[in-house]
Amino acid sequence: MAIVQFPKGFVWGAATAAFQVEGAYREDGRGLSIWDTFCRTPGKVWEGDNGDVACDMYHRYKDDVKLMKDLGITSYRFSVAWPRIIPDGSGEINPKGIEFYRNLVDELLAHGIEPMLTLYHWDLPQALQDRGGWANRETIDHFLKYAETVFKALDGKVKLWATFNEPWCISFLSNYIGAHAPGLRDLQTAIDVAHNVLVAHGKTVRLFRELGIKGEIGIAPNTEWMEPFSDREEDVEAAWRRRGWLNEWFLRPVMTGQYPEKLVQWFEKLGGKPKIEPGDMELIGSKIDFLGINYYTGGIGRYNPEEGDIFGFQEVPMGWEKTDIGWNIYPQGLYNVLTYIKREFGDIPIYITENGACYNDEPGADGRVRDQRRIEYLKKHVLQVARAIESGVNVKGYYTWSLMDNFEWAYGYSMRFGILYVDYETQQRIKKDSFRWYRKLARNNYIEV
Ligand code: GBH
Repeated sequence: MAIVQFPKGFVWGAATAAFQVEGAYREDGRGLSIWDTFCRTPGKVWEGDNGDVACDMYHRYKDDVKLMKDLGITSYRFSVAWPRIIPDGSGEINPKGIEFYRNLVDELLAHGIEPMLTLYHWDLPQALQDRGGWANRETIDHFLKYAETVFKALDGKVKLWATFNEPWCISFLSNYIGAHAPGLRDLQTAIDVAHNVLVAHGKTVRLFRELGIKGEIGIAPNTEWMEPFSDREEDVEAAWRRRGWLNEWFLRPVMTGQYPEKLVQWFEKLGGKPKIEPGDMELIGSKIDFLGINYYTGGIGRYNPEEGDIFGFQEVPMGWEKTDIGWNIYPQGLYNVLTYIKREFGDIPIYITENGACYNDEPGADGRVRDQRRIEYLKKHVLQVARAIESGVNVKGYYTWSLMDNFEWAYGYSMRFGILYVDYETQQRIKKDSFRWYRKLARNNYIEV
């Protein structure tokens, strides 16, 4: 048996996002978001599931904060629903929406839990999508007004701010692959969305500084780690492009103010090109205080121009274990992502803003949820974080995804990521075995392996 210790003050947290847990979709003046629409579009979401009720956290947040306290986490990552704050995206501010998040934040602080607030976790007001959504540059200004409203409402209470969750999903997954709202399939649209989201990020960081908001601001991109099948140049390049698409297209401009040149050229061959206006790249590269890293999976692949993706990359099934959602389990990929960030971009403080696993274990006859596989997944990934720290990567904290089972986007309620089990009939929360395991980790700040 060995003990792997984490640094003093390391943050152990858990994460959720507004649309996935809140419900109360028409209450207190909330406007509709692109996800409300998407859920009602036949064939888009598993069994037509929607976020109308979700985990009903809008009404149950006080009990849920008690569960967080019991879990022993020192920070909770959540997102604010733009359609609660400005229901049509650009018009009147809704005081009831602000009140909800004030109450939530006060409740967290009263229990000694530091909030980490994400401004945008995918629930764009539908009224803005009707005018082109993120592909329309005007959305940037509307976002800034929304951000300013939230900054001012919670300044001094919230110390950790993230602008965007997973810009790759907002752009490519939603507008090129079409699997997420608004469900479009156009490369140029996706590149425009990516660019406008990045500009909005940069402008929000500037605004944060100008307003003198207390605390730290960053962004939470999703990362994956792709390895080449062989050392052959073409495999190495294909894996780099695929990884570059997921990671570097966002990380490099945010960290250095430049798009990765190799990918710009590749996109041009495919007929896509970012529409960069003067000053954009400087804005995008505005200095941030921390990077949030979401990591779940990765893989191995090779160059195959016929059957590969738009980058000529084709994944090779390596027979690795997968979680119940079908994603490879690749813990060392997290170490690779973290050390790559340090190598390429230097010593920025990092929070793992999401890491977790989908396992659909149900309660046994005794009511207990034995999710040993989730414990193994978490343990393996947390160990890779420890390795990265010992290698000099400045990781400040780790938030597991998710505090509770919730609306898993296109998979609806069919996929469970929580360390709390949610019974969607009764809204009862049941502590899974992983909840108890995570509590011990948060309390000890070390792991026994
Ligand atoms: C996050 O996205 C989201 O931030 C969160 O809201 C969500 O609930 C959570 O993760 C769980 O999904 O099909 O093998 O090629 C995760 C981003 C992008 C990670 C797609 C996995 C596909 C893997 N995901 N990626 S694979």
